[in-house]
Amino acid sequence: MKRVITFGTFDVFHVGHVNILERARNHGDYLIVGVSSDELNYSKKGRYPIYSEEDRVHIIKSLRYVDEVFIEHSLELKGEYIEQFNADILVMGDDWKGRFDNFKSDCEVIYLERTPSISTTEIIEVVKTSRIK
Ligand code: C2G
Repeated sequence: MKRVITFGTFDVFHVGHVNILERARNHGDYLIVGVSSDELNYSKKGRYPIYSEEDRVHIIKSLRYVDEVFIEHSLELKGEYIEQFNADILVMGDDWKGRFDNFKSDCEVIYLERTPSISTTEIIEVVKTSRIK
């Protein structure tokens, strides 16, 4: 039985998120997802996510491809999380390509292609600039 781990913010949940979680799950038998905390996002991006961490965790937990969810408090703890959750495979989107190669001695590291033409940032922009007629 192969345990897969992946990480993300999953703010304003969209089909690109579904696609990566579905494909991550298909690389093994059990999918563990680290959802980044509100504070981690603030420290990384200088703004809080639109959806709270409670809601983001709730959404991710409700998905049929996801078996277990936890809150990722720090980017520096990846190695600890991989060990703690006994992960055999780390899956990340290819926007992170090469960034986690140092974990190749602990587990298999796979980067999956992002779904083109959709992102949380883009959705926020479209909503901000759209006019209801
Ligand atoms: N993703 C994707 N296709 C998109 C958008 C996102 O495949 N069009 C993937 C990303 O590559 C990532 C996952 O969905 O693997 C979650 O994306 P984000 O919420 O943007 O996550 P991010 O803020 O990059 O994660 O430890 C990592 C951190 O938690 C940050």
